[in-house]
Amino acid sequence: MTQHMQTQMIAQDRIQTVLPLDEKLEPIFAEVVRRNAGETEFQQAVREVLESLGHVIAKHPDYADDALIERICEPERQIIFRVPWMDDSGAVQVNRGFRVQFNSALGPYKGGLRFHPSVNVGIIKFLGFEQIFKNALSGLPIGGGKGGADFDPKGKSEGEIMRFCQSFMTELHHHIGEHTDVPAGDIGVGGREIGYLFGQYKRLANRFEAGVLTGKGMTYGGSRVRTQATGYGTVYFVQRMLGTKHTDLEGKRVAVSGSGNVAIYAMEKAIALGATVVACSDSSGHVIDENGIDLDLVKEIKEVRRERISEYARLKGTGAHFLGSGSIWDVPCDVALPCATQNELSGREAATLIKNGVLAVAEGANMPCTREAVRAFQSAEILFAPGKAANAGGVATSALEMQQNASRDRWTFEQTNARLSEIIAGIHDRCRETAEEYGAPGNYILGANIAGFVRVAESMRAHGVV
Ligand code: NDP
Ligand code: 2IT
Repeated sequence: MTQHMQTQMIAQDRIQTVLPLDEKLEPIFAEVVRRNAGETEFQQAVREVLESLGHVIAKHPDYADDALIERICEPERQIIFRVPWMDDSGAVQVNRGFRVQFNSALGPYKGGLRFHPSVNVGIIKFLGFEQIFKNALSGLPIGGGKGGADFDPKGKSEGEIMRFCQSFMTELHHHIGEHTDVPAGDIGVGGREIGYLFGQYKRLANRFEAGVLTGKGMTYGGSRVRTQATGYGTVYFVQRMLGTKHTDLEGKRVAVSGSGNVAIYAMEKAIALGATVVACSDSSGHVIDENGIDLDLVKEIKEVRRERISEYARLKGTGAHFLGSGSIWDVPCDVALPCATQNELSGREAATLIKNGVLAVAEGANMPCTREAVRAFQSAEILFAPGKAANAGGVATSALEMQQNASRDRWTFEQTNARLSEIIAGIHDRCRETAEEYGAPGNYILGANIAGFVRVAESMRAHGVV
């Protein structure tokens, strides 16, 4: 097929980005839309999963019994709370905090906390919903949840961050616990914030309950590899996908959006496996470095100085440049790793990547590709890994942190990394086998959704109507 034909086909496909639903699932989706009006990201995430479930219902109609699917789409509990805190000038600020405890069929609710001004209940629900299937797919005993606040950490002092985290935990501590709900980091919540959150939990609960949070520092119950896990895991997934086409990352050009936790460690592992990372970004724009991104410099700018990515081009000088407009996905690459945020890669951008010969796309972020983009990649038969499979290494290593906390043990880096790599290989193979079983070989979206769903559904059925 010529590139022109391919582009035309994609243009047509953009009109049909919504696949038909099974007749039993159509009213379920209509009810989700009615009941969660305006929560577009949540509706988008549910729609994508329901489109896959038609295949399961056709084969096993009993999965539609007892409102099982309706129950999966309804969070078990949603907590919304006020977070008052005092800024450095003495003025009182008020934010809104969330914790959505979505599904506990497989274990305690598990999922990160996001601090970003865009956070609202629909975003937390989409993330919590995705987390159910991601966690199930990992094969580990964790349910699905998510939380956060519409707090903007940008430009805040160390003291303001600490006071915000303390106020947030003052309410959240009522609802979490190592056997109940175990939060971790996400956008805007890294090691520093987890430290403050843990300190306040310990103080309020008056016990050292290490397993109540993951992503902790190494001096107080953290796990080796948790910091690297999401990015490394995404790249392990890519390596295994490329393996099915008898190739690997050696010598490949890679573009990675974002320059936060996931992006940095995806770049690190891609470089270690012989790839050249040619571009990365933040919300202000992207940098291109044809000689290969200097990761030590990115870490210095982002993890130490907490500055904008444009600093990279300024400090690096020749060979690197910063673009405050345009798209990182215009940069030609073999492998694209969206690792910033939801719906950051559009159908038009997918068409550009395809035109430029992209081989594989893996979602390091949660739902970074729009529906148009996903359909474009699928129509062009590009290897495509959905977030709930490709970025599951983070939460999987969180579960390993919980295991170490429960047994008061500490594993080596090598041991933990080997477990991560094994878990990702298992997820990859489970997605592939499931897709094949349901007559859609190579469709990782279908494989991930179905394999995740079946595990949760089996447990929910065993528990009765609860
Ligand atoms: P970080 O806060 O460490 O980094 C986020 C990065 O994405 C920053 O470079 C940020 O730029 C950019 N970004 C965030 N929001 C936007 C936006 N609206 N537009 C453009 N760029 C944006 O977060 P993480 O790396 O932890 O998370 C990144 C993604 O990975 C999220 O989708 C998260 O849900 C997902 N994820 C994270 C896991 C983890 O373990 N941390 C596990 C699995 C998935 P800027 O600084 O300019 O805002
Ligand atoms: O989206 C995710 O999987 C995360 N932010 C990590 C959650 C966790 O509990 O480690």
